[in-house]
Amino acid sequence: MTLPLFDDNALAERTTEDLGPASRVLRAFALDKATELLREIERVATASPFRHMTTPGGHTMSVGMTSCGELGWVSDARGYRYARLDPRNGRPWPAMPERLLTLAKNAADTAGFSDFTPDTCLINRYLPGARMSLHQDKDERNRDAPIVSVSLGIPATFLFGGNQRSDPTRRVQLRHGDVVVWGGEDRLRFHGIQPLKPDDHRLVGPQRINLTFRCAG
Ligand code: MD3
Ligand code: FE
Repeated sequence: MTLPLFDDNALAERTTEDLGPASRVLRAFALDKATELLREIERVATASPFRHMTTPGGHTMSVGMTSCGELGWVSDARGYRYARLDPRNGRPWPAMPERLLTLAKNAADTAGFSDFTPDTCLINRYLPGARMSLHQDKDERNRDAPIVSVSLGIPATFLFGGNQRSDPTRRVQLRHGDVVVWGGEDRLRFHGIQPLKPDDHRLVGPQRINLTFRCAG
């Protein structure tokens, strides 16, 4: 019998799993880049800090959010949209770091989507207890392009539904370093994140960071 020599998935295998006809999980795809990604995220969050946005219905989101790239995702009493300026400081969102862009392009290529050039990366921060209820991503103008998501930090249970809110959902664990590419006919499926369980990640601490790269404009 071989005992595990490492206390986490630092040597996790790079496997792929199909979640739907056009959705693929690339396990551990970003694992060896985590440290540099976190450094870039910190720089973005210094210029445009994480904030808890208000939904049009008047609720405060439990997920902290910021963006980088030409556009950033915004929610307030007026609705959901992409904007060129960060409403908190009136300045353009921080540019998309080259390393983040390269990772997203490589992941899209690997999953069979060539020529992916995202113009925004939404950065979600989940502390234990934070969640994202079932929703569709419909604010992007280009829905033919896929969405690439990168998970860092403590694990989360992702819920993957169908094209109707009432469709059954499948649970998928997303762990540190996992990348998922969602495209084609899966692009408008309902999805969400269950409330995060308290946990601590050796590199990221007691939180989960999720990056989603999109073609919004
Ligand atoms: C499936 N974020 O920001 S990423 C979101 O983990 C969002 O923070 C979640 O849902 C998170 O909108 C999930 C995975 C994801 C993103 C977009 C999708 C899955 C998707 C669009 C269509 C289908
Ligand atoms: Fe979403």
